[in-house]
Amino acid sequence: MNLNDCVECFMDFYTRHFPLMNRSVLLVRVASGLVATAKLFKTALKARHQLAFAVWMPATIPVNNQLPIMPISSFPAFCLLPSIILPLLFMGFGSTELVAQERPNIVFFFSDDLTTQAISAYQYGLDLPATPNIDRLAHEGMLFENSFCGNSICTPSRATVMTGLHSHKNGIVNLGGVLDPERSTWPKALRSGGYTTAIFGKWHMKTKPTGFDEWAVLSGQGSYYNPDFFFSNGESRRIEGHSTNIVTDLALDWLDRRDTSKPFALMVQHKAPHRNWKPSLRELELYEDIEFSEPPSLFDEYEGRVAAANHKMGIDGHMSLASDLMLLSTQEDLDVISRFTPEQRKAYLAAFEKENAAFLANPPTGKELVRWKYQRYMKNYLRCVAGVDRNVGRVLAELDKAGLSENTIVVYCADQGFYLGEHGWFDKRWAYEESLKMPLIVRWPGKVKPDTRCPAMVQNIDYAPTLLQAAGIATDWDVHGISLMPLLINAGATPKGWRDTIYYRYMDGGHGVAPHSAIRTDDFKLLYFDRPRNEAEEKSRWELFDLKNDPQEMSNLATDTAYAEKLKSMQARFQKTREFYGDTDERIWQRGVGKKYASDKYIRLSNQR
Ligand SMILES: [Ca+2]
Repeated sequence: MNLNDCVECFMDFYTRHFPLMNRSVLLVRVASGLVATAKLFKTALKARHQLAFAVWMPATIPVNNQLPIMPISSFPAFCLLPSIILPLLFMGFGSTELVAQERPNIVFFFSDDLTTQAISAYQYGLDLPATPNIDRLAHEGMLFENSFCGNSICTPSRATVMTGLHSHKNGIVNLGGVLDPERSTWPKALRSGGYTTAIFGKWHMKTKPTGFDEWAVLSGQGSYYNPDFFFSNGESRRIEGHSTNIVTDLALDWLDRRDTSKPFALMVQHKAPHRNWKPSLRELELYEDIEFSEPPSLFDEYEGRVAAANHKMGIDGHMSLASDLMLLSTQEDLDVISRFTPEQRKAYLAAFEKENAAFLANPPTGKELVRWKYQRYMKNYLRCVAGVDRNVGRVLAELDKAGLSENTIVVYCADQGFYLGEHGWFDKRWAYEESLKMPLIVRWPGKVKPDTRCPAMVQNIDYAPTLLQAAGIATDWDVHGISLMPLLINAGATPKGWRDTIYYRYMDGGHGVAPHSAIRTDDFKLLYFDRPRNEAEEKSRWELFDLKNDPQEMSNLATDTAYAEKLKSMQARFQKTREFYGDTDERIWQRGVGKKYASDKYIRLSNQR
């Protein structure tokens, strides 16, 4: 055995006994052990302290102060025994406190429908307000420019994030899906591996969260104001205030009284900025005098995109003046804020009073009405975003104050993207860029180079294996995702052989969005409409977009003869990708297919869900 073999042997020893310690720390430990060994030899030689030698090399050490001459690479392995023993002594063998210190904590921010266009660090060049706290994470960490979901809707995306599996393998294919409490998830694996875990906020998967030491979640969508929370100790109660602030309060309270003998994973999951957009009183009057610029496709006529034309998610035709936009003019309209306290009602009525009066005195029509709705929508959506950003800042400040920032991975993400007027829409669901993209920012001091932007294509199937690898815990179930660790630790450089295609499938059908599947490469995107709803959709089942030359996806090239070869190759790739992920059983995608669980496994009784 030569020196290299010895080092590898020791590394193996440490890896087996300290699986949660990273390799660079191990190397430092082994190196310090080797140095200590050399020093001991030197001391022993000087003092003619042969007893020390006798322990290690009784048959070979002469008494004339001369070590036998042999190349260091041929040292017998046992010569280096102290490099095992000494570091262990220095480390305090088996000390859970030290192990906890070595393993990173995880804070996982998850917002609902908070799209990349609304985060200033994404630099889309839109004239939208800054998000300084989310941007801080990007400046101190890595921003993923090409991060995508696999099914652009709340519940399925959440199930994928938890399990590392696309919808057809994780049991949640549509909005009504229920998470199997027995299913393997990354928080559950962390908890089994010695982490203390907690989740606060929007959960949205019906069954009680499992794999957490503590949780307090909203039922279903939950309410923006004075929300009802359901707690892991069986209690449920209404908490006065705005959900974004309350979720943060609950998370910070837990952080303060957590079991500090263990590393922690804390999920902070906001309801905001989900529809119907109701900002907190703190942000209610932001942007009053700002007129946001309109996206070029606000009045899209969907030429060449037959299914898109049949949507029911338009700012024009499907956005409610009262419940979505706070144009509260009748007693019935006021029901929108019936849950509010008198103080909250007063603030809301005052905030919109002047603009509402002007609207009612001279109601706009046609395109002017769309423009008015767009401005009101953007203001309320972005006010909700500002509340999320402010609360991200509260948590980051607390991590700083508690000295936890250095050893905590902070992940900021949301369940999918959202339309801010592009194609005339709000909502999500489509495989077009705005809703296919998911924000993803990771800060990990000492591992992730600050202010880096990663161009590699990543997906929400990747989160589970990434976070578990970061914690040094094996992913002991089959996942579709791959760990993002190579990207994180190499400043976002894309390793050779990284995925060149992502897979997407949406079959919920809500908001008039036709069920469809898609693949996306760096340059092109192909959509396939699985269940056409009329003859026109039947004749236009494929859509092909050139993402470099048509980033807004306005020109469907599937019928363009110049792209016939490209269409063919993308269709072949689509089939291959579908098979690669094992999405071959159509019965899984039928509505209503799903296991039922015992009633005590659900957050609420069936008649309240
Ligand atoms: Ca969502």
